[in-house]
Amino acid sequence: IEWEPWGEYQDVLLDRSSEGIARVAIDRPTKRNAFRPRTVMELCDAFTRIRDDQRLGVVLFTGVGPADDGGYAFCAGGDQSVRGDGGYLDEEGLPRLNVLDLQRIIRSLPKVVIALVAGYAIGGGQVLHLLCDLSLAAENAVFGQTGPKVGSFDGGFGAGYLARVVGQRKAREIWFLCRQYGAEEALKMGLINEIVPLDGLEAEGVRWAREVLQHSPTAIRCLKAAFNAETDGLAGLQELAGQATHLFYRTDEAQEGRNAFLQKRRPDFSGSGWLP
Ligand code: 1HA
Repeated sequence: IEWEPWGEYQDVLLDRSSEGIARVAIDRPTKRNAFRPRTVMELCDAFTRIRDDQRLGVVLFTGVGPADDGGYAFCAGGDQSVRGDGGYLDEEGLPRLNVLDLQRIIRSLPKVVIALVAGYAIGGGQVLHLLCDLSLAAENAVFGQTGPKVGSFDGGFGAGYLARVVGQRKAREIWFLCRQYGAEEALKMGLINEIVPLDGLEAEGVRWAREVLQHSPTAIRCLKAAFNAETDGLAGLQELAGQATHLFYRTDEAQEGRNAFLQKRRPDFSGSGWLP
């Protein structure tokens, strides 16, 4: 695959390919790719640009590695060294939990996001991997939560959606005991889709992406919204309904409503029928 660098960031690498695949990588390997507010802002920007490029259908989300000490990480969560008393401090000293914005952007992106996990996916990094639609893990992948150890918790997707994915028992174990789980255990509990040799991780991600890209974009985006609708309450229904509105706008029936308004006449929906 040929990557074209796309965007100038400090903490993030963004590439795209003419095949319809984008690659987003957190680039703080010396911190095990822990995120600070800037990292999250750059990730939000990258995912928003991907959303608006209609040639792109699949995103590979990963972390730069190995670090100089040989360590790999997808993401080790919030950068504890910039954690102030009320959140993670940005460059103006404002306390932020802006990874929650990023979670929602990934969740509602009408494209397929595939996590490629090499090394640690811990804390808020584990939650980010969880929110990806699919997850491929290298043999060295390690998953876990640390919140109760470091004085934090993610009671949103991090707890509730985790329980939907791995079950209530396992989710409570993960959060209450703060253990680390290897790739085999993660596969067994349904946290990941497949284990891949480390040196073949990206190639396998590209293979999965190419398979997705052969299929109907509308079917895929409606399915993603439908899966979200089942778990995300009214926000999930809003997404699914938005897809329906999108499709409805393309019909003669919806366009007659718009045209009649603009032409200051009564709409004529007689061509539509009341189908079974
Ligand atoms: O819970 C939330 C949120 C909840 C609601 C709303 C927003 C939230 C936002 C964030 C979070 C969280 O993410 S809380 C959880 C934060 N993360 C952690 O507690 C994980 C901390 N890191 C570790 O446990 C370990 O580093 C590791 C298991 C990932 C890797 O261990 P390893 O391979 O032994 O490496 P280590 O030597 O520990 O780390 C390498 C370097 O990376 C160290 O820097 P150095 O001492 O060499 O200068 C280490 O400090 C740094 N590093 C690793 N993780 C973090 C980090 N620095 C800052 N923050 C980190 N999270």
